[in-house]
Amino acid sequence: MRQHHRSTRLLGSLLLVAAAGVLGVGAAPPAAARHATPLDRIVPAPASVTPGGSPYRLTRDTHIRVDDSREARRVGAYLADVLRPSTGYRLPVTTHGRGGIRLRLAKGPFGAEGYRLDSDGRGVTITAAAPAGLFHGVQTLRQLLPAAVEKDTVQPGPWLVAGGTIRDTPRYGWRGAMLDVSRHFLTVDQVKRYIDQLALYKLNKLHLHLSDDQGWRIAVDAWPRLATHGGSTQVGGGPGGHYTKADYQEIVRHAASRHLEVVPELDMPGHTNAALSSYAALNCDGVAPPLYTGTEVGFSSLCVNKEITYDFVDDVVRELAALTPGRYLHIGGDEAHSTSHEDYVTFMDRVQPIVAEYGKTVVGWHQLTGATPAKGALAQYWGLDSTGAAEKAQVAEAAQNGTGLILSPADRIYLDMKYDANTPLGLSWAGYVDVRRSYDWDPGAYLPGAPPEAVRGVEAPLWTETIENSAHVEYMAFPRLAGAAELGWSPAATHGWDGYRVRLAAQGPRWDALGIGYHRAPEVPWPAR
Ligand code: TNX
Repeated sequence: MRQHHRSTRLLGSLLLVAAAGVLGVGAAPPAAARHATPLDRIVPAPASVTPGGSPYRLTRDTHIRVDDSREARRVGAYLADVLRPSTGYRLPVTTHGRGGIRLRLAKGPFGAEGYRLDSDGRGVTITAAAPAGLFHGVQTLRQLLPAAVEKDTVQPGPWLVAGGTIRDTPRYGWRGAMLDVSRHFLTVDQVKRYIDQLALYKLNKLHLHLSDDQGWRIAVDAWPRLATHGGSTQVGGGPGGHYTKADYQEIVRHAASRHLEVVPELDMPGHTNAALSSYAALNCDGVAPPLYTGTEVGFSSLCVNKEITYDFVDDVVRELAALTPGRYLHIGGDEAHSTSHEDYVTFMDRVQPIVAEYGKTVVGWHQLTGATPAKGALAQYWGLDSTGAAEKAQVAEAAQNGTGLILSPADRIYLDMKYDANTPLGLSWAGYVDVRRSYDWDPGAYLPGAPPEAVRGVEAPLWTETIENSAHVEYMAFPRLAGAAELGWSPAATHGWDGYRVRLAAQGPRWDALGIGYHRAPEVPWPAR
């Protein structure tokens, strides 16, 4: 460090760094430093922020110094990829020598995903116990740099990072987003683009809704017509599509490179028209229905009393589990209006052990709590504030008995709900969900009677009845996705709309720089363009 400090002083263009180093805490900052983003203007809000000291200025001599491990190098390479196009700097990733930005793996109170970021005139150091923590720290560093850092052409700078320390660990281990690729198919590239956007806000689960009435989207060797026939259309009658196993693995790999785990969902026993249409034998009457391109729900069911149904489930779960390195497999279970309660319970009693047999933990929509959730299963709650007390109590009771909860209340964080009456896309069955409404609730106290420790986190679903491409996805997800991320990451003590709307407003220019066409919600003080 000393060495580094002396040699940078020789470079005229770096006078600011030298001056900042000499001035230290308390002295008036150099003029340009006034433009550094305040250390607490971050979404999701960090657990603790201690501003102070000199800013760091990124220059053409900055190195990204990493520990000599493959994982740390990877995070370093990712950071370099983010910073090089806009700064125009070389930013070599090195394991020794001088480094303005340092990524350090070390023991400490960071947990699996937390980090500390220290910034002063000499550099920025991100310390974490695990690579995911370094990665999340890098997302914080991005937000501390000017929004123009997100552009893909060289920008003028200066590239200042305010001085001080951030200590940060997530409130919840499950911070998810769900993408429905069944109602409208989204390509591998479209899914990867969304993954990159989720990573900006430290989300760590991508739940892929891979099957529904309108489309089966994953290749299964034992039942090839699921994809070739069941995947051949979508809402509105377009060509649909499906992921080959290689496609799916590419998504999983890309997600892993952004420290997200893919949670695949095969929705059963309802929402299965695409499968029923692909194989007549799966139907109780032995007759395959036509493909479906409308948006009704609740009209299809697997045939619970036919043995072939469980051969089918065994095959599809086995093949999907084998492609999925993550712990979880989501079996749906919502809106099974064409399955009797008795059949629903029978079905879940038979299917949950199959998921366990292939090494996965069951996740289901909260209707699963009306059957007997397997030990360790998670239930995803998608009710509303107005959902009846009995239904809420059933979920709360399951939570008291050990079922973990993922909170996705539809009238709060369903990203497919319209913001207001003028929103051109989306649905409104759960009401309009404006930005404040989607942010202003506490997952820890949301479901009456559920023990706070049963809450594993939050997830923002995006159903795609009206969503056809990335522009649509982004308009509905941004800005509400950022609020969901904050509810999942930030301590309850940081929660507050007045502070949030200011931090959120600062994201607008970043989304502009990234080409994300977001909804400029009137309740947020976006900077003029
Ligand atoms: C309800 S939420 C559904 C989906 C629809 C969504 C539209 C849930 C588990 N099921 O089938 O796509 O509403 O908002």
